[in-house]
Amino acid sequence: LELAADLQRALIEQQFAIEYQPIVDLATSRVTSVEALVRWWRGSVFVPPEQFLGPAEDTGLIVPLGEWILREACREVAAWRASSWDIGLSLNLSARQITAPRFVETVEEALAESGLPASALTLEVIEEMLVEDAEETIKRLSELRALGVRLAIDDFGTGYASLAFLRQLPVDMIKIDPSFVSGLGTDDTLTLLTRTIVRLGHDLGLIVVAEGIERPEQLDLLKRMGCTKGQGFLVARPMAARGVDSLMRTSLTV
Ligand code: G
Ligand code: G
Ligand code: MN
Ligand code: NA
Repeated sequence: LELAADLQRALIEQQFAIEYQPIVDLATSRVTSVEALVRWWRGSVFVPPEQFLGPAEDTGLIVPLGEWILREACREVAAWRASSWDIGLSLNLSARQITAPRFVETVEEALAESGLPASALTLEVIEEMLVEDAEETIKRLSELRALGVRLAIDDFGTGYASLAFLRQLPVDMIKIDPSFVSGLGTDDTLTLLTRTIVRLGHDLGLIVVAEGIERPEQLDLLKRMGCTKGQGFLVARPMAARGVDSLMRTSLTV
């Protein structure tokens, strides 16, 4: 409860910031999009998202917080695109945000006011949000996709109904969970599973992003598997907007 009050104040006092983690095309090493990641500096103390996102969800504060992140990130990415950098934005969503009143309209407004094209925005959801009592969630995500917004399944492979979902919800992208990528080259089963997910995704016509790439051998194997895109500390860490500025039109050395 104390945290809830602090969160509310943090929102008013603008203590939140957004970092962006580059996602590269593994064939060219070019940055094709960035994932927005919320950060909270409570005074000089950094509070990890794992600590405040749950309470923000429980109290409903995730709705105004998520809306701020959406508008701010759309604006910043639209500015990079204005200097003719063809870059996209990925945003994490929580279940409560999607079912909040006017969610679809809010996304439409954020796109309109920033000038970001719908096709440059990818909304990341986890499988759990699409399982039980998820009719409203799926309906709204489908409406957004009809507008041209892309959908991604985050942490793919860790949920319960991965394959059923791919049928239920028209998605564009799957993001392979780091727990698979971590074992690439060292664990035969995880290596096999990663290869299988890459193939499955491609057979379904999806963009496949590998997350949590930390070691060169993982990167090397993913490239050889033909995985489309990659993200992880080896490629680039999450960074403030001005860090992204300096990446514009350069290829990362991966
Ligand atoms: O960036 P980091 O590893 O600290 O993120 C931790 C968790 O917080 C991840 O699961 C990520 O998806 C989630 N997260 C980060 N930013 C946002 C956000 O803006 N909205 C939501 N709903 N979750 C986020
Ligand atoms: O759940 P989601 O995939 O949205 O989580 C994204 C989080 O993963 C971000 O908070 C980011 O800081 C973290 N992350 C990104 N790349 C790596 C990595 O290579 N290793 C680890 N351990 N975490 C990472
Ligand atoms: Mn994510
Ligand atoms: Na993930």
